[in-house]
Amino acid sequence: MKALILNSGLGQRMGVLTSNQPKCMTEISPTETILSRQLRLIAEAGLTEVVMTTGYFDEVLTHYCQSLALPLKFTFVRNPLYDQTNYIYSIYCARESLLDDDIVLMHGDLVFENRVFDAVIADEESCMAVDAEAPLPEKDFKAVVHNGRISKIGIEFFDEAMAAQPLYKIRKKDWAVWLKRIVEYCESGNRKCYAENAFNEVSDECCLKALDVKGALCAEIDTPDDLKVVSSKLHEIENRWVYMCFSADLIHSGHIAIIKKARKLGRLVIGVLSDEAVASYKRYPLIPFSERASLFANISGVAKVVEQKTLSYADNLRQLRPSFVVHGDDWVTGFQRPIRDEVVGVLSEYGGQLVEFPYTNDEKLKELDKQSRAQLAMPDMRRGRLRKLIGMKGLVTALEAHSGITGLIAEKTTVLQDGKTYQFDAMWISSLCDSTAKGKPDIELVDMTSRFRTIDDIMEVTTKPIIFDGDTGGLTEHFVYTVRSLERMGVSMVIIEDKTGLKKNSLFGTEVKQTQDTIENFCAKIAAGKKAQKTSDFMICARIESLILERGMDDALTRARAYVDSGADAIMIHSRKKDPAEIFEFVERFRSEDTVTPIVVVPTSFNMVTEDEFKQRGVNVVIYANQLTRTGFPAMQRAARTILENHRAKECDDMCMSIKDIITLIPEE
Ligand code: SPV
Ligand code: MG
Repeated sequence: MKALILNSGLGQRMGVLTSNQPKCMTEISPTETILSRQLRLIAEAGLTEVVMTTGYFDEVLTHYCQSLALPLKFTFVRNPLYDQTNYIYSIYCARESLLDDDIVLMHGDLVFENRVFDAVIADEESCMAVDAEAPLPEKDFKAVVHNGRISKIGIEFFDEAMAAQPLYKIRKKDWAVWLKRIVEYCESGNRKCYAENAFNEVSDECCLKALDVKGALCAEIDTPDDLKVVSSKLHEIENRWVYMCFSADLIHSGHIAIIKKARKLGRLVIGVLSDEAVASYKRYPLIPFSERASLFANISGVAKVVEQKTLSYADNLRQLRPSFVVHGDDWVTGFQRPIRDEVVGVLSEYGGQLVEFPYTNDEKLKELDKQSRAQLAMPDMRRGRLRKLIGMKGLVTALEAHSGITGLIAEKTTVLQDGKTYQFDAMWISSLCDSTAKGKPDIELVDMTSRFRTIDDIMEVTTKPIIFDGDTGGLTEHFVYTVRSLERMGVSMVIIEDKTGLKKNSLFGTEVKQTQDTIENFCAKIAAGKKAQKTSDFMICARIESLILERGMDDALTRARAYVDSGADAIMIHSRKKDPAEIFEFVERFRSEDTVTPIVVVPTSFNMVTEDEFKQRGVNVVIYANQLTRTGFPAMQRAARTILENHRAKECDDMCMSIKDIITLIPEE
């Protein structure tokens, strides 16, 4: 595609401004002239060839173009009759340089916004810039438009017309038709009319679409007054803010491409999602906010970087009031849709505009994301993440998983609510559910080798941190090996309970005989575990059974203090009462002495308490310890019974996932 710029005329109405240079060299900002701006946009759009017709001051003009040192190849064509003809004859003079290519044609005194030029270039069809919103000008060009197509262009048409500007993109085949008629005009001596007169005669064959610029700047400068108006509009345009939001920790060519487009709309401010917001909707970021922010701050054209604390743009938009928000069109559907709707709503509060560019669903990008997920699953990356998440979010949630598929449910289940996305932060490998899945009682019967096998199955298909239910931890001499194995595998935290002998599930309470360990023994076990561990990020959590075994609050608190002193990284307080009062009392009293050690709860009985309330009271980890098991098995029992009752499987169909869904549930690598 070649650019054709018509610069043979003088522009007498500009007065002294054109006394020793052509009009196109008039300054429109402290750093640019009409022409330098046109040429910059042409070069930025990736065009390399410019044909320019000259006349008045042609040497001044050609020197000026070369002095701009742009990556453009110029062909200057002087119209020898510049003072007696119109630009139709300039085009005629340049005809040899304009064959066999698509043409972007513009008058040399035209100033347009970047987005106008980009839209013209990007259009598949031949087109002319029109403004359906603008009032019809008395003396300037208007285009007669039917069903989006232009049939006539001239200053004399008012019916079914729109204000039009001499900025065209003309496809080779259409241009051949128009140029042929221009040549015929000029060779028959018709050299003083507009080139558009020739178009009007061939508009049946030369298809020109009306491209509506919808009020964006696209105007000719004919007089010093025009210059004032256009310069001040340009100043306003270049100072308006454009907002984009990113979560990325890997910047790729797709990001750079959309940033490049966005910054053409004004000064670009990038909202970088906080670590917490990224972790909530996508995955834990590979690098922290500060590093991600500086990646974006160092991209050329990014004027400013701010933190966006939630997926919702609302706060940042109300504060910054950008003229544009730019986003890929991928959020028109899917889980981001409500966020988009909210953006549209907030922009309408002050007249901002949403600009969406086609989303590039890049294979390379998918590959990069897969690689980052794979990295997150590696033991060293996974292990430390629980500690980081607790630090970052204050409260984390974990869902029970006892197999690859339940691990995937914990990993992938996402809910969008009130503009926020919710996911579980971690997984809990429960002794109760792991044993149940194997058809065995929860009495430390399933040996560690088998428990590790469960961990491995889950780890193979997930990336989230794992909290392992270590029962009593067994003998101290055995526990140290368990710690090292778990650490090596990438488990983040083991929770051991202060019971001894034949352990029974805590939810039996005092209905069965259970023995609590002595403080001394249990402290020694914790200390040995801490001594055995090789990394600093692995956590040992001490679980206090005093409330379950009805030994009283003071015993629970005494133990908590002793366990923390022995090196426990966290405390789990358990209760089997529906009323959360004893849990709340423990948390309050423990927090009054110790504000830092994380507190873990398993609200199976006291399940009416919300995560927010736990957080407010100072709890840090909420474990949903058995809900997948307790919902999954009854569904299976029901199906089994239904088949037995009907002696066939048909009646079971409505309870079943489709075969297609089950085989596509787990994508192949
Ligand atoms: C488990 O899930 O195995 C637990 C929690 O230890 S509880 O069943 O509540 O004791
Ligand atoms: Mg257990």
